[in-house]
Amino acid sequence: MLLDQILQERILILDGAMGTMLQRNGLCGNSEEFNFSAPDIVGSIHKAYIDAGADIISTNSFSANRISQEEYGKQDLAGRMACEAARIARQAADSANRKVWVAGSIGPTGKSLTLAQDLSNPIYRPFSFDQMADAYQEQILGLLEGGADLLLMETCFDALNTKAAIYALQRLGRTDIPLMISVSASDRSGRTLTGQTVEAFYRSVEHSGMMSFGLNCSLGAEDLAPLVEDLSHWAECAVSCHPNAGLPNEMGAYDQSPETMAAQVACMASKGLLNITGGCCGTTPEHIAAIAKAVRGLAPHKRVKKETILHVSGLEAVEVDRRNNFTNVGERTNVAGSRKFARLIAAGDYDSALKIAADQIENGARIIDINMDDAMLDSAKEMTTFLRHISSDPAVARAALMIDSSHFETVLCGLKNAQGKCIVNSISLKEGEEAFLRKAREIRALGAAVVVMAFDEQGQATDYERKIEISRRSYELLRKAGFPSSDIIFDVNVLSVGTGIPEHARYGIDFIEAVRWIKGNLPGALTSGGISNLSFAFRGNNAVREAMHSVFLYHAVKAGLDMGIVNPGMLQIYDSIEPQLLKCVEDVILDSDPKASERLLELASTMSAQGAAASTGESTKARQEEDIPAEQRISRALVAGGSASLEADLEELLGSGWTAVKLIEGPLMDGMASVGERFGAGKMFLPQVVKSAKVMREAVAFLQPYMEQDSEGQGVSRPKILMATVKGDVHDIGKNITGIVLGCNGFEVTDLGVMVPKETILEQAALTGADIIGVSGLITPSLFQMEELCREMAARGMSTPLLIGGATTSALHTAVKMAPEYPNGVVIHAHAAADNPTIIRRLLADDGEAYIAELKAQQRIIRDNYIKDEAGKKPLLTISEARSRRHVKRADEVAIPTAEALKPMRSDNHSLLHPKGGCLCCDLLVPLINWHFFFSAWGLKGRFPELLNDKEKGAEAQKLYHDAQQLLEKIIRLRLLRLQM
Ligand code: THG
Repeated sequence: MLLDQILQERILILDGAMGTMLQRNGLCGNSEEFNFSAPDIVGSIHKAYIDAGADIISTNSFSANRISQEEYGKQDLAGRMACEAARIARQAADSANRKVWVAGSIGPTGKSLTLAQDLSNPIYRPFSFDQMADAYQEQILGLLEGGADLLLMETCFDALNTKAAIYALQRLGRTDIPLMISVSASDRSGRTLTGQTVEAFYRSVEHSGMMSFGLNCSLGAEDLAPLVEDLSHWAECAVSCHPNAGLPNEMGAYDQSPETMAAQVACMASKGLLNITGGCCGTTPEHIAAIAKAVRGLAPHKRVKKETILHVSGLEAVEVDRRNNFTNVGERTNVAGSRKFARLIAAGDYDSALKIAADQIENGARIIDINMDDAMLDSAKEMTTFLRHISSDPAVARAALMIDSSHFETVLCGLKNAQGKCIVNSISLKEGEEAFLRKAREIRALGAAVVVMAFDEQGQATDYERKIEISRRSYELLRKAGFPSSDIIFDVNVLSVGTGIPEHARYGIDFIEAVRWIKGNLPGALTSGGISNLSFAFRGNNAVREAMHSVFLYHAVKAGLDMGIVNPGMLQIYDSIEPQLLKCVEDVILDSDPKASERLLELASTMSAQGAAASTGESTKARQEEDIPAEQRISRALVAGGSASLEADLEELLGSGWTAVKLIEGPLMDGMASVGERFGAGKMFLPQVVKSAKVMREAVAFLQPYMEQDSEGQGVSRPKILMATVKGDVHDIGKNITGIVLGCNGFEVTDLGVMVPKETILEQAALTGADIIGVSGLITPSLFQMEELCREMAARGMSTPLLIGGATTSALHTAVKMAPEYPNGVVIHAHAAADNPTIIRRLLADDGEAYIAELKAQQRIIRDNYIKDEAGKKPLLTISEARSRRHVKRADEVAIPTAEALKPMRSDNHSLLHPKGGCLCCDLLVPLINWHFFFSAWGLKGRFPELLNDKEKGAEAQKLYHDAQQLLEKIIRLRLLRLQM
């Protein structure tokens, strides 16, 4: 309460990095273990942050959960680590002379519930939602026991993980604890690692009732600012931002100064964007002090007024608002509603099943209804499986999901496998109030909205009176249980009309009128319906069915229908329906003529059974595609994440003289390269890259038999790649993606996992006969591990190419610190997962040596430039200061030889020094001088060869070079003269 009030009065200061400070104190490794072994240091860091002005300090418990600690074998200590962390922070906060809050820091764990680690097994997850919730529960209990005032779920990269943490908190009944949620946007596209936009993520976790929402890590304040500005417009809670100290430099260190960072944060604050700010990676008490000073007195962000609009999400946020007109929910991903979909699921053909979902979205569905209820299927298992497939298909994962099942267990499986905010379809009063409320609470704890069907203990409501009565009762019960009105969607049963049975005549109009009543009497609630039910009597006659759906929707939407389950590809435009048919259909739906059903039946029998489904749009597109050459179609398929004609295109090219290998090296690699490029530029995001990799895998699999033919039946052996995350580092998401990409490109990948010591890597490399070794790491100490690995490889006399990847690695660090340690091999930095196949293929090609030479030359230039830059950075002394530091000869030092003593030094017939004191031999000496040494010492080396070859700057460089030489010559002459004196 107090906190909430203060947040409206001033900007609260959160502390800075714990890890950076532990390292400063010489503590590296499993940070949370220091709660046991070095509690005083942890406490002193808290104190330093309090002294710097922090109002909220965060506990040293980011990874104090069973899942992260398993990597260190300390999983059984996780709960105690969390408790100790909170206890230490509590003590520090309590000894402050002002109010300081303790925020229990909860990291995302190193594992993702959403992303598949292995695309050949896309449904495998190392941990289930429930296991993750249990791990979080243990951490939360520890933090609360140790005395945390609030909880800070930070660096969130996967909303499903965060939902598990929220679920754990809600299960404990501790919704009274203020919660801060802070997201880490993984790249310039402003999306999470799992592909969600920041708003989509917000919608996924909104049900937590968080005190604040914001961003941390991944970027510096300057780059986070536009994202914070965006969210400050719609987030209906306090806004937080605790950035890194800038972007890591190429050596993996954060070097933004406290002043620079504070100025950038103050810039955000002065725009009224912030309620809470502090620091993340690389920040220190100096940064926090500077930030506290810079934002002092600036007005906090004014909270956005709450709106009662239904927001759901997939990878993107979907607003179900009448201002956006009617919202289509795709009906075809339903085993009971589509024979084709049912057949595909039964056959396990998930790619084609996903295609059905993607088509629904392409045709305008922003939500898709997923139903796996079939007597022959294990619906809970199928729901889990299909949703996990959706996670790796961005074309489908974009949309929000409606989890449709009459088995509540299946509904839960759906909610525990979707990162977006879902809608549950459905619950009702069929089994009484208790069951109804129990399910509603569980749904709420999992963060979904809910469809409530007009059923009660007596059965289905078919007439207007019962429809509104059951809706009213359901609404009141849900509101009393704390369910937000905008998360309640009433479905008052669309039933079939035109059946010829008189009791069915009012089904259409009663639905429409009940919708009107709900919109007028149950504030905030939404309405929906299964539109295709309406026309079951006209099965087989799609033209009539489509007309009926369009007319029904036209009237229902006017009455206030917000959304409907439809086949979006099968809706006609109301105005374009043939007038006679329109009149007939309208009479049936509005029950305006008792003879209407009969007339419609008659009319239907005269009409073609063929539906008027507009498929023309698709065929034009297909025709356009045919106009470009097959090579380009193949490259495009990789970027687009698929193409119907991929195999045909490959076949076409194979028939026109291309070999399988040429196809891979040409069009396919071109496609992958442009995927990598787009990813780097923030134009594509992760799930799309993964999907491209999948297409690559299909193409390579298709080409495999041809490759074997190419090499005349000898069977091409696949290049072997050995991968590992280095010792001390548990991060493997990026590496897993690289593994997927490589696997899809036809390489044989062995992944040793995380925290792998260099000895193990090299033993396994020998054992598997690896052609390439790839190592990855995310944290700065991993860079040192990689350097060690280079030394070890050199010591073992190896020459296997070594690939380097991971967030802190860089081309610069690789060239400067690693390559020189491994002179007989080559060390290559791969910028993104998608770069690896290209690099490896070039390394292993026939002219691989030339490529290596080229890489080494590039690295030499990078090194030289680096030396130059470093030299440029060193502040130079003033001339008088430099002179004052001149070496003063002590009495016991060897005397500088006099000219007389040097006399015997002769070279042929030239006297080195003129007996009378002049310099005779400079002309002789100067050409013998190795100038590069001097240029290097002056930081000029490396730039010259490059410049001398430059057409434009060449002449200028020549002149510079000449001037520098003259200068040197003068200095040498002076030196020689001094020598004589
Ligand atoms: N309310 C809510 N949920 C629902 C319904 C509802 N879920 C299921 C259903 N009703 C809505 N979905 C469909 C899906 C398909 C069809 C009708 C409703 C349909 N299918 C074709 C048929 O049966 O003729 C199948 C054609 C094919 O096999 O291709 O009409 O009311 N909350």
